[in-house]
Parts: sequence; structure tokens; C-alpha cells
Amino acid sequence: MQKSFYDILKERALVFDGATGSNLQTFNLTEDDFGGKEYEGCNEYLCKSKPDVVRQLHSYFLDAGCDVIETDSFGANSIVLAEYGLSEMDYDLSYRAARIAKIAAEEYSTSGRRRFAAGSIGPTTKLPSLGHIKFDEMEAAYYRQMSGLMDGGVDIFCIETCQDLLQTKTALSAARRLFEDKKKKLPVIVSITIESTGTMLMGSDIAAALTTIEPFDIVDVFGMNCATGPMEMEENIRYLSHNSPKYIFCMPNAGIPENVGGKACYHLKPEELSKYMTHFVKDLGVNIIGGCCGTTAEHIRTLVEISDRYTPAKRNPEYSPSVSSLYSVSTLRNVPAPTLIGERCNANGSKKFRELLEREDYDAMVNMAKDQISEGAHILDVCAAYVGRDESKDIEEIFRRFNTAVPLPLMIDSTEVSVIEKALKLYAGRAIINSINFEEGTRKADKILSLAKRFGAAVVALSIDEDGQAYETQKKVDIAMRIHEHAVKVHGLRDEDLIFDMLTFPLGSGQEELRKSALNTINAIREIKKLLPECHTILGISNSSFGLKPEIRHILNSVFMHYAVEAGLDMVIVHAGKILPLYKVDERGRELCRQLIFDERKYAEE
Ligand code: THG
Repeated sequence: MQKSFYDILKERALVFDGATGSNLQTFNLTEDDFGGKEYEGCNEYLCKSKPDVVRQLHSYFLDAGCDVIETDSFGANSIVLAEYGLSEMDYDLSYRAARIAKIAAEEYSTSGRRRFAAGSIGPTTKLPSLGHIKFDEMEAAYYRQMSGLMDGGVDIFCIETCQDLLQTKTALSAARRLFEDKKKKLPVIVSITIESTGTMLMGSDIAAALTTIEPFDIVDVFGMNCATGPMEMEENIRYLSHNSPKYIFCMPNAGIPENVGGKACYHLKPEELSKYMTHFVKDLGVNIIGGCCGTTAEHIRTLVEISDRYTPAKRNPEYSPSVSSLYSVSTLRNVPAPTLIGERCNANGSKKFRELLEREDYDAMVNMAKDQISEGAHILDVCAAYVGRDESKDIEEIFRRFNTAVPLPLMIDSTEVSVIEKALKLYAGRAIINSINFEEGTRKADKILSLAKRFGAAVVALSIDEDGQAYETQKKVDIAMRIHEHAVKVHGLRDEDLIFDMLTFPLGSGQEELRKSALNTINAIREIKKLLPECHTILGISNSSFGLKPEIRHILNSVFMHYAVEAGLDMVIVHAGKILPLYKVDERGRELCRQLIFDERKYAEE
């Protein structure tokens, strides 16, 4: 049996090839080689017009000893090919690119040393976060490129040079669908490009990128390529070394390019590249090394020496379950608890937000979102459900803007499957879906859980089943356990992706049947944290004080939150600026609230 990609990764560092573009230039190709003036510069078209040149490039790197060659298919998708009037050729060129590389890799493989062909899947020329292209169109383009690559026989998918996390998630959605359709999975590498500014083109830092990609179980390897040399990558590679549960990929340019007479020149010498890459493998545990722009066979030879000499350092990465925006990360386990979820961007929960929505004043909505950041929120709940308005259209406008304008991660608060899907297709980060329940059994929940899996989102699950909202502690826990089992077994979600909401009811209404409701909720939180310690818990605490005077509401919310956190509550949906630390609540107010929460009837007399 031939060793698999994974077998080899467990043993040693794998070596990718070097630059495609800059080395193709050394062939001094004419417009005839490109198949005509109109195709000049379309490197992917060479797979049809000059397959022997592409083959020679592969041999050039295979001779240098690399384990993996990348197909000449970086831009072999309808989006990029459209610039040459070749969009219909996407499948064909991808297929050809794969055949050429796979045949070369097989010819160089020996019984003791297997060589691989990795399908190169570039970022296209459009940024979905900037509205250049819609999710569905981009996903379809990736799907055709990936089908061609898979049918042509590649061993690995390399989704590389990623600029926009929404683009990356779109590619992953296509890959997942392809694997399901073909009933065959390939290893997937995701490699992002971090500019010398320290972020991706769209502004994401390494933490936001890792948090967004980490939930995708089809991704085996995560890392970075292009834009800079290895020196500028060190900090980010160190971050991955300490935090990423995935294998690490690193493919730098031969330094930052210098513009010489309109041409990009790369100056980093093989020895210098080797110095950094040795450190990355031996000290930081990088598993796959290779070269991007400007790297030659000389550079790759030194990488092969590294792989022969050193094994990747063992790592003990610590990853804390988190969500992300396009720009930043918030953990689901804030220390000290809780993680605060701002409740104000809610058409039902805020008169102001509702009025802004009616006026379609999106700039002011963005400002409302930003105000909550200064109030201390870590994540923002966003709800546009309002009777008489088109929720789907409203959420589309809001998410399109919030994606790039709001730095905090978002929670999409809706009961409509189509609305949730729309929001997720516009959101570059890792979102939270709020929420699912088992009111109709698994019917509707199944659709939303599939979306969570497809987009890598976390999910809030309410303790509601076919009998309605659960009031008793045991019933709340039973429903949570049932939803957990279903989400994990049927949809492949992980414990840390699930956030249980044991429900908050108004405490001050005087309704007899709600008197024990806070106590039951607190007990259910304690119980579920015991049974499923990796899962999270959440409460929309403001519901507890509906109907009371505003000053009293803030006190009751704050005291309730305190006791719920003591029982293990991880997250709370609140007006962050109105939460009081307990020491700021006077003794009497605190005691009254405590009695109300724990149903000690003395308060009735006061
Ligand atoms: N669990 C989950 N999601 C939820 C809730 C929950 N989402 C919605 C809600 N409950 C949490 N959000 C709010 C938002 C605002 C208020 C209460 C809960 C609120 N608003 C004032 C009012 O209505 O009196 C605001 C007044 C104003 O500014 O206009 O109380 O439980 N998973």
C-alpha cells in the first residue's frame, strides 16, 4: 500500500514546489505559445496550448525533489477566465491541468517515495465581501473548477492565496458539496495571504482567519502563502504554532518584491529562505513548506534538505472556541464570564433600531452597532424580524454593510431558514445562528443545522420541543440533550459549536406558574454544564424584567446574570452598558432580586 498524504504528514515535513508564474517567464513564451494574442498571459490556457511547457515546469521542480507539485490552474475558473473570453473552458482547463500534473507526479513516484499533484485553487479576481460577486455565483464557479481538478486526478485541493474569508468559505462550501456529490473526499489545504500590513487584503488578522476556518472539518491544513518573505511571516506562523489545531502550511515569496522597471523582482536567496524555514519546521512545527512568487528550483532544493534533516516540532496548540468578524475574534468563553452579546440591533427589542430600519438609515444602524462596542459588548445580536416588513431584504442590507463596517462578530437572530441562509452568505467571519428548537421536531432544525455545518457557524438551541417551551429543570435538560445528540450524530457538529438557551421568562409579572422559572433555568444551566462541559450556555436576560421600571430592570438583570454565571452561564444577551457589577447594587435591591429569582416569597410583602 502506498502511504497516504496523512501518513506522510505524520512522519515528516512535506515539500511543495516553487513559483509557477515567474518560472514560466523563463520559457520566453510567445503569443503563439499562448494560443493567440487574446490569450497572452493566461497561464492556465497553456495547459491546452502548450501542455509540454507546463509539464517541463513540473519536471523542473520534481527534479529538485519536492513531494507535491501544484497544477497550473490557479485562475482556471469562469470568473478569471472571463477576462479572456474563456469562461466556458473552466472545467476543461482544470481537468487538463490536473492530468498534466498527475501524470508527472506518477512518473516521478517510486515505491518508497510518492509524489502528489495538488489542485491549485486561487482567489479569483473578485472580493465577495466588497460585493464584487454573489455567494451562489462564486460557489458555482469554484464547484466547476474543483470538479475538473478532481476528475483529472489531483490528490489534494489547495485553496490558496486567499484574500477574503468570505471567498474562502465559498470555496469550502463548493468543495464540501463536490465531495458529497462524488462520494469522495480529498485532503484540503487552506492558505491565506497576509500582506506586509499584517492583515489579509480585506483586513482580517491571523486570529480571525483561523477562527473562521477552524470549524470546517474538511480542512486538514491551514497556513499562509504569498505577499511577503518568510521573515514577515514569522509572527503569524508562531501564532498558528501555538493556537491552530490543523497542520501548518507555509509558502513564502522569495522576499517582498521590488519593482524594477515595471517588473516584480524577488531577491531572497535560497540560504536565507532555508534559515527561516528550518526554524519554522524545527521550532514551530510547520508541516508543509514550499515556495511562492520568485522561488526557483534552487530554493526548493534547500527545502528538501530541511525535510530530510528535521522533523516538525511537536506542538500542543491551545484553541479556545470563538467566533469572528471579518476583522477580529471574540471567545465564547470570556474570562471572567460571561461573553456579552449586545441586544440593541434588534427590531423587536429596540424602538430606535426599528425606526432606523423603517427609515432605512443603515449608517445609523452601523453606529448603533459600534456604540455597543464602547459599552463593552463582545458579540452583537442582529434581528430584523418586524411585522409588516420584508425581513429577508432587511437582513441582506444589514449584513452586507455590517460585514465590512462592524468590527465585532455577529449573531443572526431569526426564526426563518431563508433569512439565516441569506445572512450567512454575506458574512465573512464565523457567525452564531440564533436559534434552533425542536418545536416541529427535527424538521426545521435540520435545515438550520445543515447551514451551520456548511458555513462553520455556532448555533443557539432553545429548550423548546413539540410540547412547547420547557419550564421544568429536567425537561429543559432533556431537550438540550436530545438536540445535542441530534446535532452531533446527524449533522457532525461538535459540542463547542452548541450554545444552549434554557429560556428566560418575565419574573415580575406575578404569574404564579413563572415563579420558579428563574430558579429552574439556573438549575438547568448547572446541570447541562455538568453533563456537557464542552457545550456553551446563553440567556437573553432582559426578558426576565419585562414590565418593570427601567431602573429596576437593570438591577434585576444584573443580579440574575450574576447567579446564572455562578451556575455556569457562558454568554448573555444584554444591553451591555446597563449591566451593573454587583457591588454597585445596594444591599436591599440585591436581596429583593435574589428572593425573586430564587422564589423566596418574602418579597411579596415589600
Ligand atoms: N434568547 C435568545 N435570543 C433572544 C432572546 C432570548 N433574542 C431576543 C431577546 N431574547 C433578547 N434581546 C432583547 C432585546 C431587547 C430587550 C429584551 C431582549 C428589551 N428591550 C427594551 C424593551 O423592549 O423594553 C428596549 C426598549 C427600547 O430601547 O426601545 O428589553 O431570550 N437566544
